[in-house]
Amino acid sequence: TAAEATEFYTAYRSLSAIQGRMAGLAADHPHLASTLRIGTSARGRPLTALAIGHTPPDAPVRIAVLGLQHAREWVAGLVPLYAAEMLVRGAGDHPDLAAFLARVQLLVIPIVNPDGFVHTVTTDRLWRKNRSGDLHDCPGVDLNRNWGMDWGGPHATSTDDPCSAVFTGAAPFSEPETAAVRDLLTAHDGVVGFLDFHAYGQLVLGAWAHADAAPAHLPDERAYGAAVTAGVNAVHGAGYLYGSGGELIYLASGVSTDWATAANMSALTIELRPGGTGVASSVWQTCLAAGPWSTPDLS
Ligand code: ING
Ligand code: ZN
Repeated sequence: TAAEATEFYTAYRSLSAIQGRMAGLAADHPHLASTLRIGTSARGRPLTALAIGHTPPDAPVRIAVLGLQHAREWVAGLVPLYAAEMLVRGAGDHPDLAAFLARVQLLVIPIVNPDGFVHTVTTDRLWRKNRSGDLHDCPGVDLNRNWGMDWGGPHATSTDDPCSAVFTGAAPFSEPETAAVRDLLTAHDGVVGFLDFHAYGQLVLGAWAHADAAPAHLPDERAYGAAVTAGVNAVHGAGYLYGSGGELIYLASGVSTDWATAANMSALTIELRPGGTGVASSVWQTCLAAGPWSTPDLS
């Protein structure tokens, strides 16, 4: 039933439970969902994507959906998985969803950063980066500073200091997690959309992240972002704001959505609810404020 389908999403879940959920969704819906092993994390964990829907080879339309690049942003892993599951389960009852999935394939990577996620569960709730490098000497790279568009740029929101929470890594795509997602997307034709989930801020952030300009090669980008935001707000009236990083929070270099924008995708960073000041600085409040998401079950 629908209630059973959504019960999983009433609590935070462990990495193994999330991986099991992905495998179960594929097993239950072999014609609409499959898991893809896209790589291996820095600490040896599988990196897994869900391919949702069919795409006719002559007319590929694909949308990438990323979650949990940042370890502590737990809700940002479950939201993409929930969306994939609701699409797949809903397709049986709703012809419009079935028609959508006949035309569009989603490539969903709910947990881009499994090593960091496990570290937030076991050791350090507010860890942000992955866990690459020497574990005794400032491990970890900020995966959302490691992409190959304006990598290592001048803004104060990234640094070459490995001890910082916003360390860029040694080179663009130095990390197995970012490289695996890049390789998945470059191996597929027709990826026209890219969504990257974070928490929190209640914001829809469009290009560019590294500069105040709008992307000249995608003239419809601002209208697209505004339309997505209006659509989101029409559901719950939450009042998401739309703008660029520079307009709403800060400029940043080497972020996923700028790489995707440069590759001609319509790309948005979604900062999930709630909003307010101090974005991502007191994430624990997200856990307390997020209503039905707030009961941890990480056994
Ligand atoms: N936020 C994003 C970050 O990587 C972001 C926000 C995206 C800022 C794009 C600017 C441009 O810093 C979180 N939650 O980390
Ligand atoms: Zn984030």
